[in-house]
Amino acid sequence: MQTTVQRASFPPGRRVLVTSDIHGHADLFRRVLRDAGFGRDDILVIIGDFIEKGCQSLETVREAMRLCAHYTVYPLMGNVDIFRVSRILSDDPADWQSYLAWALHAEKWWGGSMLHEMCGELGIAGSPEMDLPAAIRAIRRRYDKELAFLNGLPTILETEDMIFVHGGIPHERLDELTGQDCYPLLKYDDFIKNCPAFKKWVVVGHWPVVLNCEKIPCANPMIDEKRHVVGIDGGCGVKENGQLNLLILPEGRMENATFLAADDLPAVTALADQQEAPATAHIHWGDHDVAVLERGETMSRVLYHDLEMNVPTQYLFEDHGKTCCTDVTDYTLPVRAGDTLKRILTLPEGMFAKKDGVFGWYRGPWREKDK
Ligand SMILES: [Mn+2]
Repeated sequence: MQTTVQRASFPPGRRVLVTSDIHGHADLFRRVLRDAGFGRDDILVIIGDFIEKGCQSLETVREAMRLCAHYTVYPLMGNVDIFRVSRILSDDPADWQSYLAWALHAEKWWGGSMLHEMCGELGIAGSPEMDLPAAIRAIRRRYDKELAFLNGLPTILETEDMIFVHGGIPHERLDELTGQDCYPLLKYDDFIKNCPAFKKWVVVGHWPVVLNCEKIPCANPMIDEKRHVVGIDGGCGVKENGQLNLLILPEGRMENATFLAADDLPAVTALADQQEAPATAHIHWGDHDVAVLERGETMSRVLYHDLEMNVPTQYLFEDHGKTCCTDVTDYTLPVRAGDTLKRILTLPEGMFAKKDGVFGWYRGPWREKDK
């Protein structure tokens, strides 16, 4: 598919909201918009990856289509969106088969896929033995609007002073990018780490910002003032403890930018103060090989590169004969009694938690927050 650039003028003074990587989490999408008080005076930009890795792909797409019909919304393409839709719209049965194979894998990881949701609504059981050609024919008929919506999304949105794109852009001469294959711009892995400085503000999703955090993991939008780059992917659906971020530009400009976030973690109230203590490391996806020095029942001592640290034993797993650890840090959060924490894991040694988007440990007393 070719790169397309949509150009828009954002009237000065209007609030602009930006989200990305909803990944089939319609409830979080609605919640974060409700928390922001989203309304007709606002402009909403959705930087792609509407579907998969959550169990509400269809609902997310329909919610986005509904918002587009009634509000000022600029939806953009994500790599997962086009990857799945192109499989369904392909005439090559091998493409259908590859989507089904992925969907069966996704069912184990995320409890479903858009293919499962579509088959479910059509009364077709999604299984390896299913009549795939018949299912694809039925899906194309029934979901022509949803598929057309996803398939027709532009790659880039450009305004007076901003550029929005799912993955990233190598430079801001957008005319040179127009017409070229859009996939490298959608699946531009690790863009923020490697990108140049831009004149306009470039806002991207796709790559969970937490992967760029060296010692203290934080899922909140990452704003680089020097290079004019903003990453807003909170890892919703992709990271176990991820969140859906909504960047808020009160006057439509990056000055005074704020954000809101939504996740599914239970909230608790801390009942004691806790002193912050530094982190040894942030073990994250892509660089998560460890050597176990001492395996404990709940916590284990591991060697990560040349650093020794403690990690939850249940976060250790084997992959291709190597011992790995899922996303974790040994950072001790600064906490004041009364603070709200999001509870991720509770062990005798303490609670692995998220405070205002930052991950770390809290070892004091707490109670469940009243709903
Ligand atoms: Mn993506």
